[in-house]
Amino acid sequence: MNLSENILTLSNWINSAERICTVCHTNPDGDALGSTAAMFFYLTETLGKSVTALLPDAPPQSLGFLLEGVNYLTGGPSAQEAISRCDLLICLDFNVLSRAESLCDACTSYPGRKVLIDHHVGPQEDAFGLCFSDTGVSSACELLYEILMHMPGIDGHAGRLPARTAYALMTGMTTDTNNFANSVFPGTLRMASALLEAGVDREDILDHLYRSGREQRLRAQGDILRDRLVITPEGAAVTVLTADVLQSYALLDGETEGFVNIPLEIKEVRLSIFAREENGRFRVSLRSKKGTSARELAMQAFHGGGHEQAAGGRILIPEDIPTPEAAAEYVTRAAARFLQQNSHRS
Ligand SMILES: [Mn+2]
Repeated sequence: MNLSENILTLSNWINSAERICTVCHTNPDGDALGSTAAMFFYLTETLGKSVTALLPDAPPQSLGFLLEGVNYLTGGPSAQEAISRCDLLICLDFNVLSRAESLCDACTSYPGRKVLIDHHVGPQEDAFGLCFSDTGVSSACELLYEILMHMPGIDGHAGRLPARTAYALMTGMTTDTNNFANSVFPGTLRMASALLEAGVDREDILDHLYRSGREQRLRAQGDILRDRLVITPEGAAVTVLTADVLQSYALLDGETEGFVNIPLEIKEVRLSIFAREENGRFRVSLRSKKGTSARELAMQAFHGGGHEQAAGGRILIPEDIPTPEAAAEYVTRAAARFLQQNSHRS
């Protein structure tokens, strides 16, 4: 199946659907929420559809601006019920249904039409009736932009996208590229250019994303870099925060977002790992420079996956480590071993 055939099918499915639900991944980031909002406003404003956006869990407060005006539900029985009552389910920014965590079972057992729009490696193709999957784009927002440009009512004119769709697409692409620092493709810049031309207020997006932090967040970042960052001789930068250490910095949900990128500023660092204890386990973020695969280590040591240079996973207690205090050593050892093997290979 080629792209235009797929788009025609999607368009037909949307046309014949009364109630549409979208679902994104757990711990939603800017791309998950951006693609959610962009799809919501296209379906409701351009096509007049009835849409419920579903989030497996609560969005970070810092990204709440993306959901203004979106009819959404967060996890729980009402979201599961919305899935069972809808006649089209559109999954955004994740490759396997398990990434919908609290909504995974409802999505899996949903018997109706399921669509995937995603940019991660290894999509669970057999779970979807229609699969848009492209790893050669910056973000789900970029892929969604490509799709929407071919959809009825838009027909190749970015200026015909609802203003809030254009804004949300630009926002999701901006967060997934870390403001044009990684995963930038020629198409990414073409999209950015078209959206700017269409009137998207990028200054406003940057204000929301990068200039709205609390003083406490910046000071905590400094303290964490000074007190908690460990650099191994192999070139791994490791930051592990147990729940009580995390609490001592008085950070809010989502405020450690982006911390994992900072150690890559150091020349010798090839890999940065940031792990924080949350709900009885550790959430792990990994970033690497070209030539080192964050994704491979995420799969090997952290039950995770993702992109080559940006991946995620978790550390389970007691399956992986007996107590939270053992996490730092576990991560450091896994990273050191991984980098040693890698350098032997090359
Ligand atoms: Mn994404």
